[in-house]
Amino acid sequence: MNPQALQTSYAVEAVSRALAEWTVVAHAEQDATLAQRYGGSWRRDWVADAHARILYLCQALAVERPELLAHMCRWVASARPKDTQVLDDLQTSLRCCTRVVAEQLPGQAGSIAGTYLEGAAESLARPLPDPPPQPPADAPHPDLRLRLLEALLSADRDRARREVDQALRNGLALTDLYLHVLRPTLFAVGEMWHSGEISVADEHFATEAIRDLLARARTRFPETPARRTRIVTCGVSGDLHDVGLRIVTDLFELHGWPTTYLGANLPAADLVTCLGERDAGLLALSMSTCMHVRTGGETIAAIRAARPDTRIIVGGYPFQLIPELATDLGADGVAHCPSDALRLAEQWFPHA
Ligand code: B12
Repeated sequence: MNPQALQTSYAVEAVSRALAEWTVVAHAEQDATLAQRYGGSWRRDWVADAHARILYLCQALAVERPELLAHMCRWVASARPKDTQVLDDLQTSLRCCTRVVAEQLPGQAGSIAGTYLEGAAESLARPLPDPPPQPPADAPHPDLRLRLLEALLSADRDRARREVDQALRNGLALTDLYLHVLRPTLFAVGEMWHSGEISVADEHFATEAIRDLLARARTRFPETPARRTRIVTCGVSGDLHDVGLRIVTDLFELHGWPTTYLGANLPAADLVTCLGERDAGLLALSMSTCMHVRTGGETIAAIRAARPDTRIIVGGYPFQLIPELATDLGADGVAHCPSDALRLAEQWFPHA
């Protein structure tokens, strides 16, 4: 990452709360109906949302990718695709923020931030694309996915277990279970949460139940790793998502790689120490949201400085949006699914 861009990112973040407050003041001055349309907590809600957008802006500035901010705004709008008023309000808020940034942050930081904000506001004027179908229409095991989703939405963990156990007894391969059943099911849960069809509690239940299913599947793995190169896997500091990473780790383990799974939210300094202690040849580093790309880049820089020979592969949601981010952050490679990650590792360590 470019040091100048990082500096701009931190400069904006340092005043992000104040910028959010001023943005809402400017917005309310421009549109007197805001308070009345959004109810009693309108001010608090709008400040929180404006603040979240400014924090995304800081991530976009750090990696010099304005499209990260535009994506976040389009994603917010996509939760209520038919509500043009929400879209208009979001656009107005972004434009008020552009003005506030120009007034409060003179110099280069303000002018770059303003360009990113204006770009995001403009992107909302274009038609919002439909998200790609997940899983693709021809993905295998649709019936099992449906029954599993039904069990999870009914908060029936035992039924979910029975469905998966039965499928494995009937010959379902573990790789298929991971990639074609568990992952898309959790993805579907995520989409339902985003569109407001289910609650956060429903999503938490489904996530925990799937972690449980992963733990059960692991008991079927062969015991002795066949390879020597150790792979350490973890999520960057601040990122709380661990299911995708767990799946990546398990598939490496299933294919004979010795793994050290460190879970989510690992500080860079501890990661560097662990890579040395475990003499890891490969690091699989996960970033599940766009809020964690700056930390991801800083983590990679710390590893490069201490252990230049460790190969680094990254994955997670931001790279599905912008695959080139992996190179921007200094990684050796990126994979969107664990099978691609395995292929890359086998290329890098053919005799390991
Ligand atoms: C479960 C979940 C949570 C749980 C996580 C629990 C847990 N223990 O993991 C909780 C509730 C904590 C959570 C919190 C948040 N979440 Co969340 N979450 C999800 C959800 C629904 C599922 C993620 C998941 O496990 N998917 C299943 C796994 C198997 O898929 P995956 O993560 O994509 O991983 C696969 C690949 O990406 C790849 N991969 C992943 N990592 C790696 C690493 C390497 C090295 C490689 C090679 C490959 C690889 O392989 C995996 C297996 O195929 C997604 C929605 C979605 N559509 O995925 C949102 C999602 C990731 N969350 C999102 C958001 C916004 C948040 C919050 C900010 C919400 C909030 N307002 O608080 C917080 C952030 C918290 C934090 N500090 O991290 C957004 C991110 C959007 C963005 N623009 O960045 C998503 C995409 C939802 C959405 N549609 O908007 N979340």
